[in-house]
Amino acid sequence: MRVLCLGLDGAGKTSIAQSACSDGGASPGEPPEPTSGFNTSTVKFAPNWKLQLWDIGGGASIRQYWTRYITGDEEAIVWVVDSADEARLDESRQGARPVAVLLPPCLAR
Ligand SMILES: Nc1nc2c(ncn2[C@@H]2O[C@H](COP(=O)(O)OP(=O)(O)OP(=O)(O)O)[C@@H](O)[C@H]2O)c(=O)[nH]1
Ligand SMILES: [Mg+2]
Repeated sequence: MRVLCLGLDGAGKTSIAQSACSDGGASPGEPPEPTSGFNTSTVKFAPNWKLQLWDIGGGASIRQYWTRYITGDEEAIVWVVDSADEARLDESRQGARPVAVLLPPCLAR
């Protein structure tokens, strides 16, 4: 099961992935480096149930590539927002538009 994790740089995608990850990651307490491409990690919830989490970098120069990761075989797209960073809420909303237009109409509201 493939799940994409998208959002602005510094929103907390890698922090979430490292918290949920069951196959390694950075040492506890070590802040993650900005993601320049993408990272994948496997999250196991049950013996026969796992998801592959795609943590995709959100820097301004690489946002143009976000839509390339949407291939139609993902089960979910998680849009990560740092709700404490009110100054960037509109930037986050604008950033989500090119992603939202690729979703089925019932999801892209
Ligand atoms: N947004 C957010 N950041 C947190 C939180 N708690 C800690 N942080 C810190 O905020 C920073 C978030 O950075 P990342 O997880 O690398 O963010 P990212 O979305 O992966 O950023 P890019 O890789 O640049 O796209 C880290 O230094 C975290 O340690 C939280 O609750 N929300
Ligand atoms: Mg990251």
